Amino acid sequence: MAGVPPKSLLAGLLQALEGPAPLVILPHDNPDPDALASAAALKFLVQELVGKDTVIAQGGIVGRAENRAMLTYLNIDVEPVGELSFEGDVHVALVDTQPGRTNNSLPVGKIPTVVIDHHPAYDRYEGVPFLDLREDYGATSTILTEYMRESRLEIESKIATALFYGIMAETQDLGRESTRADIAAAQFLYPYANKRRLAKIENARVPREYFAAFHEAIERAQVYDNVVVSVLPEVQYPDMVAEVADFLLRLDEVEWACAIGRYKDHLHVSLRTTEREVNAGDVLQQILGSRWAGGHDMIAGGRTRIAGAGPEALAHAADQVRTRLLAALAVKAPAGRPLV
Ligand SMILES: [Mn+2]
Repeated sequence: MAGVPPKSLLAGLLQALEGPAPLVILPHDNPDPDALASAAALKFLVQELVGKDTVIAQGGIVGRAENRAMLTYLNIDVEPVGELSFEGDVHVALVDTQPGRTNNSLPVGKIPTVVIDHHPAYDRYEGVPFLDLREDYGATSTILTEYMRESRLEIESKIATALFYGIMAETQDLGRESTRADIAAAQFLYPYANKRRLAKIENARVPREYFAAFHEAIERAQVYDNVVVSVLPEVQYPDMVAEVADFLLRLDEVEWACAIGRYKDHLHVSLRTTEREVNAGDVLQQILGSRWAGGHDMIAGGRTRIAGAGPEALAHAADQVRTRLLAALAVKAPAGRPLV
């Protein structure tokens, strides 16, 4: 949404959702804390202010331990999107994603009633009754916090905790791509957040397989000039590539970190950078195609289908992504050096 948002955004949102039709809130597939918190907050608002039947649904899986802990400790119910019907009179609200993106499970041809997101607008979305896109915000949770404040509802502790964690996780504790709005939202939420539950989420327990996955990611990581890349032949859940990319970016001699991992018949790719002048989302869109990737200045994610089964198909697809990445970043090093 260009310029200063009008004062009555909340009124516009509620108006779009008037009538008896139930609401399905769809965060992006394999939702992260920002997407889950935004969905939970929107559900709370709609139930309190419109009294409407509302469910949160998702494609993919909630994989990351912190994100699963978030669902458990904050009582966020999420249903598999495959179990819902979008036939007939059903409102859909997309949060932290947009229509036509390959990272959500909005049925083809279904026009959502509401789209709230902080990614760059990928289209004009004429025909969507309520559109709130704020590219200059670090988190969709910040947008939802503003709706919450405007509503003057007493904010439930679990919702405040979810939104606070959503903002912190998305902006790496307000240090990555955060704006004044994100900081103001976090400050507003903090007194209401349940610190015990927050700590349980941030320090979520993980199974042995988690350590094995990191072991493998470190062992397979290769450094090419200022880029570190790790290819994982199999990940247990797609979010794992994002965790690995975040972790590898801590390497002091690189400006870029990329994790590539196979999950079912797709390669999932996460790209991170410490550079502020470039746009990681644009770089990844160059590599994977514009519909298959998205992101912001410093973080991006996407995926590509692996043509064929077996290790050769995987190796070929991963090589292709890595080659394009190194070309896009103008890396000269002909071969990588092992990280460890
Ligand atoms: Mn987000």
